[in-house]
Amino acid sequence: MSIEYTPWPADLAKLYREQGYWQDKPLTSLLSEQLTNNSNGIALADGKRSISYLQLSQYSDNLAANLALKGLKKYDTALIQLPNCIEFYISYFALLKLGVAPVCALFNHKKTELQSYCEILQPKLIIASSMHDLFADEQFSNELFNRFNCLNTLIVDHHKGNSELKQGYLSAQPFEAPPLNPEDVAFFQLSGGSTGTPKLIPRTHNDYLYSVVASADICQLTGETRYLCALPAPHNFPLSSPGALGVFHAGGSVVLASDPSPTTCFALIEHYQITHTALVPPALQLWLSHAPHAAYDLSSLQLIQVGGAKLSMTVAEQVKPILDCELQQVFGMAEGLVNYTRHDDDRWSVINTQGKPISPHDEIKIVDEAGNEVPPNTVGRLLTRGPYTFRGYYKSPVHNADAFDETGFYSSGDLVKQLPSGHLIVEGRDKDQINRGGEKIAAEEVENLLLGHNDIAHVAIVSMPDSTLGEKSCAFIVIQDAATTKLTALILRKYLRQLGIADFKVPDKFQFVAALPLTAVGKVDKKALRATFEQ
Ligand code: OOB
Repeated sequence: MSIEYTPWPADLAKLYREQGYWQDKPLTSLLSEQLTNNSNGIALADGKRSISYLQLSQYSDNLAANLALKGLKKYDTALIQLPNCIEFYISYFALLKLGVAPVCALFNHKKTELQSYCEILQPKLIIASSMHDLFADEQFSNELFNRFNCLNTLIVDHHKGNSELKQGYLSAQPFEAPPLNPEDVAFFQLSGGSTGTPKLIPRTHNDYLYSVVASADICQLTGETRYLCALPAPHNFPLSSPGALGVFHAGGSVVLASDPSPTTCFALIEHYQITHTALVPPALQLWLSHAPHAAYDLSSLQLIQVGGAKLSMTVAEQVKPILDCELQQVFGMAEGLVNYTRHDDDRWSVINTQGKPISPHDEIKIVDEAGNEVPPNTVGRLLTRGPYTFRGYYKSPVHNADAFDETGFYSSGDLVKQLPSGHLIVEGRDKDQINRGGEKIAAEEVENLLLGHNDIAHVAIVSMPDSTLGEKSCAFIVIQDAATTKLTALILRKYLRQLGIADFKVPDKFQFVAALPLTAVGKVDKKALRATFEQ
């Protein structure tokens, strides 16, 4: 049985095909197409190793064949959690070629996140790294293996350099590729989320391939492009906007950085003559402050894309003078819609807007509180649908009823205005989420974990302004029996760490209060809590 997802209505599917957006090719075709003329071109490098397109293709074939021998088959699912390394892309392509749909967790995800992805997907395979605390020994992988009746777990040992995964991709094995249906789910993207439990986004071959190819075109990638992947590889931005997949489509090279710091990246830029990269605003700020006295030659840089969180105008203005390269603002979401400022946009639009949609058939509606469309230049809630914007979270009918309107428009929770030119400006947010320098925190997810603590009666997590990250998170806590119980930030941090959540989700500040303010209808008044941070 194929993997379920909410399909696009037939009339729109027909339109997207007629327009040539959906090419009815599998996502893996962007790799196989390089074998004709570019098989010796360098596809990937990570500072120590590099592999050609032919190797990437053969390694992923070998791994797919070896996994098939273990019993993995089309329409199974898998969990991948790897740092930025060559094996990430080998595993990703191997699974796609087999018709197995992976979810690619971020490397900073911990027990809570990984378990909930497994619960939703029931994966038959886990691919992880011994560099991660949870997989340093076999206990956690065995736990997952038994609980989810997995067929295989492959743990990469980056230190020994010899692992079952490596054997799996190095040992040649004839691979009989199953036919893939481009309408099927290729893999699952992670939602930034605003609800108590993480949500998965099914992305089909057709819709994702379109977003990659069109993005590579907009960003003018070529076979000469050398792209530095400095953000976590699975994130939609460095994967497909145009990201590593866009670079593969264009036949360029992807260089992997372990983190986006100037210390790590500047040496790689000089060594590999990097031309393109993608950053979140806090990383860009670090680059800008280090570049003037850096000992490295950064002159190969042509384009820095910045997105994931709002870029301030003053920072945007410094890119050209300090780094002597072009800036592109990117406002996207793992759910689909991605906006770019364009190469030929005037300087004002590049500095002040978050760009315009990829596709002429990205439909944008900006609505007021009553759901009526607002005139241009007016702030409202962003709704969108289009050839690469999903139609429903995986197995989440209740949440989907809220997240989509009756005509299939997805409500992103962003407050934006659209200029007559089509460019969007992000003005704020109407979702229960904190955007911590591009890393998204669903307030309810962390609130629920804290409510599990016996001494906590009520909790509300809100954003507070931060000069470096844009936003940090603050948890307002009402203690169950404040007269007799002592709770501290230290105790609660330790509590959350023991439960195992990504570090960035642990509140930056805990504030103990007697009661939470309520709105007229009796809901927690988060606006009032946020207002306490305004001077
Ligand atoms: C990207 O994807 P996600 O799924 O991690 O987060 C999406 C959300 C958006 O709904 C918006 O709230 C925020 O992140 N966001 C921005 C932004 N880019 C994303 N807010 C203000 N300005 C921007 N430029 O973050 C993502 C996916 C693909 C490409 C780029 C970013």
